[in-house]
Amino acid sequence: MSQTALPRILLDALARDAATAILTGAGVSAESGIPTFREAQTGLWARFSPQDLATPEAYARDPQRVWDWYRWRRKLIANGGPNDAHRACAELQSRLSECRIITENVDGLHQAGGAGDVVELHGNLWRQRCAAGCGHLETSEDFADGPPPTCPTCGAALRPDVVWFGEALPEQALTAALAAMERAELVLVAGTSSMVYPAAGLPEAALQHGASVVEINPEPTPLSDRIHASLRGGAGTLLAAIAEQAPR
Ligand code: BJW
Repeated sequence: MSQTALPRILLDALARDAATAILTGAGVSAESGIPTFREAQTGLWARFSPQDLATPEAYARDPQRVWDWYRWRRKLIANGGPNDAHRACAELQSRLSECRIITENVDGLHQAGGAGDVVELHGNLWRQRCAAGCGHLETSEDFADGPPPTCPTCGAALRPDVVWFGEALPEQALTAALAAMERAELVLVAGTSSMVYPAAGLPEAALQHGASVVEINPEPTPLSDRIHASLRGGAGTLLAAIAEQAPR
């Protein structure tokens, strides 16, 4: 994409090395072959019920089913790996003096694509923790079939360290995300339907603090009409074009 196709408000912010925050959702991992959640034909929620797989009640009812689903998703993520969108976010982070990456994704692909210091709002599916709350937390790259693992500390079941519907987001991550929104002069919102709260409220906080907010998404979202610019297209191409305009 040529420089002129990017909005002036974005180019100006990059040129002056403005404090930046990037909020990402499932769309940034779509080009890695990882399904999003809410897209009509291809999204996970078109094939699976969130009530059966992404709530604490679902896990209590049928832990095996939930584990099997997360294992299947681990395989998809491991096979897909990071894409141009993840690499572009890492490039922006390396070129700008201040660039915070905040993600709703649980796939760890920003880090795999070279980013450091990623705020994970909904946890990380490569971690598992004690479902009884004894505090045990571990990282695991296991995809092997079998029963849900048990906690080595207290013997209760382990669960994926992700945020399901009705659960609170990790306080530290939410606080860091809000602080980044309040500090940012430029906020890029890439690949999220902006429907799941409280993450969807973060760009609003940035707007209230005077940031320029630019969305990157092939489709309009509830945020589109309230922000400075919406770039319609895939995150890989558009974020790479944006990163190219950042100072070296
Ligand atoms: C591309 C592309 C390409 C395609 N390039 N783009 C206020 C109002 C209404 C409801 C609520 C509210 N506040 C809270 C709620 C309830 C609920 C909620 O928001 N519900 C709404 C859905 C109605 N929120 C919660 O329950 C949250 N908890 C909470 O509020 O707790 C309160 C509490 C406080 C104290 C004590 C106890 C409780 C928790 C939400 C957790 C969400 N969890 C999930 C699963 C995580 C684990 C896992 O992955 O399995 O998080 S659900 C799922 O949605 C996942 C995602 O992170 C999240 C957001 O989805 P995302 O990323 O936006 O994906 P999609 O599919 O929606 O959109 C993809 C976009 O990409 C599309 O726009 C495409 O066009 C685009 N795209 N290809 C760029 N190539």
